[in-house]
Amino acid sequence: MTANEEQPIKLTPPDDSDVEQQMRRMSRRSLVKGAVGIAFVLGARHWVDTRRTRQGIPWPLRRALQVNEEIWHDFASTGHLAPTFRSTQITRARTNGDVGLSDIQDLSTWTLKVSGLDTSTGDPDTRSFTLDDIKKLPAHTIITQFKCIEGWSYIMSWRGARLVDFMEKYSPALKTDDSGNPLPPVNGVPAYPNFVSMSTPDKQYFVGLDMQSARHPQTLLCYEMNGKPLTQEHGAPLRLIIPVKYGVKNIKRIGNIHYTNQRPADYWAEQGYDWYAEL
Ligand SMILES: Nc1nc2c(c(=O)[nH]1)N[C@H]1C(S)=C(S)[C@@H](COP(=O)(O)O)O[C@H]1N2
Ligand SMILES: [Mo]
Repeated sequence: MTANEEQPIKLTPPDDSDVEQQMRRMSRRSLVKGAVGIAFVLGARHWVDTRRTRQGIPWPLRRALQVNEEIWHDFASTGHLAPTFRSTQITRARTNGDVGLSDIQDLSTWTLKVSGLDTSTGDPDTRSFTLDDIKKLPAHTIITQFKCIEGWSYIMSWRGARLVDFMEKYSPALKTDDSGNPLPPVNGVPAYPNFVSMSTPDKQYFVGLDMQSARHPQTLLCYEMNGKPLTQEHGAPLRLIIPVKYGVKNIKRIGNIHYTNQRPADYWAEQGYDWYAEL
């Protein structure tokens, strides 16, 4: 064959499997795009409904909506702040729920046990903390509306340490790659496990939290209510205040914290309530 002899242009028609693959890729992409669009159009109010109706729809859309659920929770949990109020707007507190509060706690016996910690620094996986350890972290006061799923609410001032600061100081074990090396932060967010589990000292009450909500700047390990140390019935000596969630997730008297990649059990989710209990 000489140099100026023209090569016949070979037009290979794509075979059926190529076309099919291409179409599958395209429809998958537009489904995901569509789902993202839907997520922003639907308000938080409709979210629970969309989760319920999801069961009856074909798998490709269900998969796309699964992706959508993750995106939605990133947005809902870190993209907005719960409203805050002035001290003149504080209302009378209510008390509700005493599961796990039967034995009176005094500070001489109470400790906070935390497991699933980072051991790469030579620290153990499980450590016990005192209230002083929590109080050494920067303190924040927040006045928010506390909402119970039963329909009532009150506006209250809470003081405590941010859970995200606690995690930054005492790091959870980071997620690892296939060879066991810790994954790097993404957009400044450390590769923490997906969930946090908390329970009372007797483990009778327990909540599961998604990491985005746990890291939310308004999520506090709280030791004061209305300027005074927490009372027994409000969860002394340390409770969770998580204003982006309903009351059920605001566990009183935390005794244990565990970091995990498995979605933890949750007291009220086991009774049929939405696991996320997002406001
Ligand atoms: N340990 C524990 N924490 C709990 C509960 C409970 O029964 N036990 N009930 C939850 C519910 S349903 C609500 S509405 C709030 C009420 O908090 P309060 O009593 O401080 O107002 O606590 C939450 N945290
Ligand atoms: Mo509640």
